[in-house]
Amino acid sequence: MPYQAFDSAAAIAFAKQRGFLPAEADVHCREIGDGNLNLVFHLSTSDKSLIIKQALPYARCVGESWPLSLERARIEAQVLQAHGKVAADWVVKVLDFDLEQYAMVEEDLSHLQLLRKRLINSEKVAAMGQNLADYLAQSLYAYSDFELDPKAKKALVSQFINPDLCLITEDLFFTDPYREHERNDIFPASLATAIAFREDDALLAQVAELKARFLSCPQTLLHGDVHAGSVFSGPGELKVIDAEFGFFGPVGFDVGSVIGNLLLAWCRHHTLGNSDYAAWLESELLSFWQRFESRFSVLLQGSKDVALANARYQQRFVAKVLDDTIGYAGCELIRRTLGLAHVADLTSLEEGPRAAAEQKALSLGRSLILASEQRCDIALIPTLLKTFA
Ligand code: SR1
Ligand code: MG
Repeated sequence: MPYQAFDSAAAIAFAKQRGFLPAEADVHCREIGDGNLNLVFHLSTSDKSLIIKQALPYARCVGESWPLSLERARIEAQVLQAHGKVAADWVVKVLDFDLEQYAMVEEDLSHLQLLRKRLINSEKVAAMGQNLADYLAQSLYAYSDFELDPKAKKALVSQFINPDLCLITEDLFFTDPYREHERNDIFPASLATAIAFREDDALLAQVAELKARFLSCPQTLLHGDVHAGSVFSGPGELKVIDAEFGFFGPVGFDVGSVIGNLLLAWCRHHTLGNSDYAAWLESELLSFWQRFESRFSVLLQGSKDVALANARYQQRFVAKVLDDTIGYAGCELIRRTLGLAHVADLTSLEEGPRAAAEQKALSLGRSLILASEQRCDIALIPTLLKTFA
């Protein structure tokens, strides 16, 4: 059957036809998609529930004037499957994928909550930093040149060429926030800083460096969008979803996205005077990086590539991952404040606190991006956070 955007009845028919639900089952179905791009259906019967996610041929948050290739649904399913193979504990299970309808069947995670919601609610999510670090260390190592057969790596790079969604990131992270553009959504109190950024040559030069690495550094298979709305968590569980932005890019992009999102939450809570929670976020952020660095470094020691097994080279590689991480975290802070896609950590604040929290995000973002030109130390982050005391 040719592609057709589902309504609830079509989603139920799809689940039955693919054998996930008996033909006679009484199914309750709700469209629950609250992201920027896709349709997401929650289906349940008296004894079973599942998720169907279908790509639309355009960006849902903008409409048909922003066409997008349906291919992203294949990429998403295959990135989740690839990461699931090597980091199963932390990745949503893909149960099925249909190339005609660009629809994927996933396990239902509605017993968990979106991490962003929990961070906004000041919940101290147990082992958050450790789980995210383990997920990224295992999946990002497994698809790197250290581990993969050279020919298999090139085949995978080509399988995960993702032009439409990479272009979104290229524009929304690295270009739009630093120019006047109709896609930007700038809170009035942040406009003066936005205008100043457009003339800030040192900042623009380093953003260009980071964009160039994003464009041409196929180190590993990235998730591509590990923000706090792509992570579900609950007691003893953390699961990553939404990998449609996946492609082969620099390790530090995913690691930096996590740090950028923890810092966005920090800007919220610090502004609200929730100092205990802000301190918890800072310590999770540090333990996230430390755990990632140590796990990833241990994995590198098992390099299958003899030349890349050199210990001194590996130390340099990890140091460069941190430089990139710091820079991409800075880009995430700025693009979530000035660009198209905002985060509730900031937008749900009242006008005054929002202005103050956005100023922190912008200032922190700029400092991190500028710092990433030189060799970085993770201690830079606590040092910068202290300047807001
Ligand atoms: C048009 S898509 C906007 C943003 O939503 C996604 O989750 C990505 O973060 C993207 O940049
Ligand atoms: Mg998403």
